[in-house]
Amino acid sequence: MSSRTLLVSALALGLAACQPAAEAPAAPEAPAAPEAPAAPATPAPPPAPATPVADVAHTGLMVHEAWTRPLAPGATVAAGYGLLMNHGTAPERFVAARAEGVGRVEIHTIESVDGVMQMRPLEGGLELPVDGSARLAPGGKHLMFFEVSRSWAEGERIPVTLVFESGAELVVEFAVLAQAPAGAVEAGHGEHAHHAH
Ligand SMILES: [Cu+2]
Repeated sequence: MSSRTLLVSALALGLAACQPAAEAPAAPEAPAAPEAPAAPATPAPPPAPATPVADVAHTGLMVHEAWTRPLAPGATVAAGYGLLMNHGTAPERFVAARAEGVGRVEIHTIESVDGVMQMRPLEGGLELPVDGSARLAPGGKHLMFFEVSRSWAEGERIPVTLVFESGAELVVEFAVLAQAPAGAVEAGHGEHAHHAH
């Protein structure tokens, strides 16, 4: 197992407390559909709320508020965050990702080892039960972009292809933001830390 462990103090920096989500309306590729307040008995088109959302209609997989940070000149490693949701009818598992201009993308988890917070690749990917969600957030599970070929600037949107266990793929635009979007902080550190496989 080639699980490198890396210090994560910079990524685990605390961020502002949760606030009501408010995000710039910019979801060019999401099909517009009225938001459904409750799950109806029959499959419905995926809702398209005001926040940027990537989704696949036939799988019900969605990612809200995908974001990453600007890269300093010369930096080649970045983290990615967002809220993954499964509105489909079958359990899913987020297992891999790729992006143009990025050498590799890993799904990381953070654990305390001998009192030191370390991050390492998440074995088996990220579970998404039916009607469930999983948050990638500072201080918690996150995407890790390695060998990024250029500096991402604030305001850019970086397309990332998320790959799921079923074979479904979802292209998500990660907004490059200097500050975390409101509400994009891990709710309760360590809440999902223990994942037995
Ligand atoms: Cu990491």
